[in-house]
Amino acid sequence: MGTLFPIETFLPDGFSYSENFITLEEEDELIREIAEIELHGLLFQGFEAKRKVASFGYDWNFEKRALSKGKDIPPVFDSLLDKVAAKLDKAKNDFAELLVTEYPVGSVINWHRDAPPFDIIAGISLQSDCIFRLRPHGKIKQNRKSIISFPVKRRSLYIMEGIARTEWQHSIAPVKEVRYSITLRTLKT
Ligand SMILES: O=C(O)CCC(=O)C(=O)O
Repeated sequence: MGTLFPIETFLPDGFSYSENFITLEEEDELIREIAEIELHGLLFQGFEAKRKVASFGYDWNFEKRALSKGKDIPPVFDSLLDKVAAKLDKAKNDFAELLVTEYPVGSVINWHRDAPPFDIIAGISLQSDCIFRLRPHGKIKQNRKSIISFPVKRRSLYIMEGIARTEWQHSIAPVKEVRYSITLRTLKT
C-alpha cells in the first residue's frame, strides 16, 4: 500500500491479511487443479453474476437462503486446507466449504456480508491482484468515507472473523485480469 503502517492498522478488528501466503509453485498447482473443475454461473442478489463458481462441502444458496451439502472437498486441496488450518489453529476438517471462484476481466463481487451459517472466512487469491473493499454493514454508517479499499495480492490469504465478519460488508472492484479465489468457510457451532 506504499505506507509505513501495516495494513491491519486501517482494517476492522477480525480482518487479517498475509501476503505471499502460498508460493508460486503452490499457486501454479492450484490453478492447474482448478482448470480440471467444472465452474458454473450463479445468481447473486437477483442477477446473473459474471463470475463462475464451484462449491464443495456445504454450500449456501443466496437466492433460496438455504444450506445444502454437495460433493466432498477434493483431496487435491488438502495441503492448502492444512496450511490455512494451521494459521487459524484449526483442523482441516473444520472447513465446511471450499468455494472456487473465477473472475473474468471486469467482473466483481458486490457488497455483501458472508452467508449466515458460516463463521470464519479465509480467502486465497490466485493469478492476479484485486481491489478489496470493506464498508460498515449498518446503513447509517455507510458513506463514501467509510469505504476502505486496499489491494489484495495474488498468493495472499485474508481472514475475516469477528466484527469484520458480522458488522462489515465486503466487495471486490472490477478485476483488471482474470482472478481465481479459493474461499474456505467454517460453520458456526
Ligand atoms: O473472491 C474473493 O476473495 C471473495 C469471495 C466472496 O466474498 C464470497 O464468495 O462471498
